Amino acid sequence: MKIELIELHHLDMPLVHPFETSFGRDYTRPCILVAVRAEGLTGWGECVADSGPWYSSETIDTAWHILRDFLIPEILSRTVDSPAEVVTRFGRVRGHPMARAGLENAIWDLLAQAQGISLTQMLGGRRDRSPVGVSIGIEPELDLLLEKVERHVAEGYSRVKLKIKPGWDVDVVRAVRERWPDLLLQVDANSAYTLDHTPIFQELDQFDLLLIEQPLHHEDIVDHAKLQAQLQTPVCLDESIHSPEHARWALDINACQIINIKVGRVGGLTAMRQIHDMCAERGVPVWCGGMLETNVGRAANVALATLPNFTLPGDISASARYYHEDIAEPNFTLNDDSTLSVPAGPGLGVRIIPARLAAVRLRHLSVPE
Ligand code: OSB
Ligand code: MG
Repeated sequence: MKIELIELHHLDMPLVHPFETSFGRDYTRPCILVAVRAEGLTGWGECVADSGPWYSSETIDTAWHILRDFLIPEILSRTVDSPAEVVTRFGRVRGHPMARAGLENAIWDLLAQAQGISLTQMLGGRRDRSPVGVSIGIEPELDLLLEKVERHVAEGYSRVKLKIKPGWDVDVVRAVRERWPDLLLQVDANSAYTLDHTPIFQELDQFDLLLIEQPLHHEDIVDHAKLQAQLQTPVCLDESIHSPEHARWALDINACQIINIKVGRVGGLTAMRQIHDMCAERGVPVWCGGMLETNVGRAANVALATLPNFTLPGDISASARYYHEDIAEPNFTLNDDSTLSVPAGPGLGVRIIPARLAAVRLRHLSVPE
């Protein structure tokens, strides 16, 4: 397919509930939606960079720059018939996985639509629904957190992830575990600790957690290996894994027993699948992380999480948990078995509502103009 037009839409979406992690509290969520046009079809991808370099060193502005000045020129006006060609063309660009993923994923949607198949089929997924859980941010008080857990359990989520940071960890996990003894429970520290905190993680061992996500430095694998050797609970890496190579290095030194795959963080659906396959060969479970996506990114996550080694529930909650009005339809709703269904229809299976997109858009680029 000859790529005729590429557009970038910088959006800022008001969140239903503010979301607090160890690096701050967010009231809105920005993203860049990438649209790729060819032969009367439009493929969409979501770039999950944030406004500042908190979770990742990428930001909306760095991603905009890399997309506009380096990635778009690699494929505009060219013929692209497979995602592999895009990966090859992007090979010269080091880093910037979220920028690369936004555009590569739009190409996957475009090519799947052209073939009349769903993204799930194109990826090789066989399920029609993906198991999901809910990620709960840090709350000002324990009672407010317990109310949130209560609400989400009542909504039907069978797995809950709690954000932790020093001072908001053992007591919080104990309180949740005492009230919900059978709940699938895990924690995410977003790199808020060091090896000096090892006793805290050893205390967490008693609460039968599914995993402890990214306790230590955001680039580290060495200290994580030292920590994992002293814990029963599996360590799961998020921030430290930026590519299939990082995943292999981490597994080779036993830095973790589980990997959180975020398609943006690892640089696109092709890299996502490579990590998935390598982990499957080594008997290491993976699960799909979330970045508070719109329905565009959510549809990609639901599709990729149908691959067979996504055996743990993903951070892919129902649309209504994030946004009052999403820029794409249909919304994702929770099934009785704590899953989200893959939408019917070719590609991602969601359609953009142009008026809603325009209402939350801060900036727009079209190449050619
Ligand atoms: O570490 O998993 C994380 C959101 C923004 C940045 C980092 C993370 C998260 C989440 C949100 O946990 C999960 C979701 O999208 O529901
Ligand atoms: Mg995380």
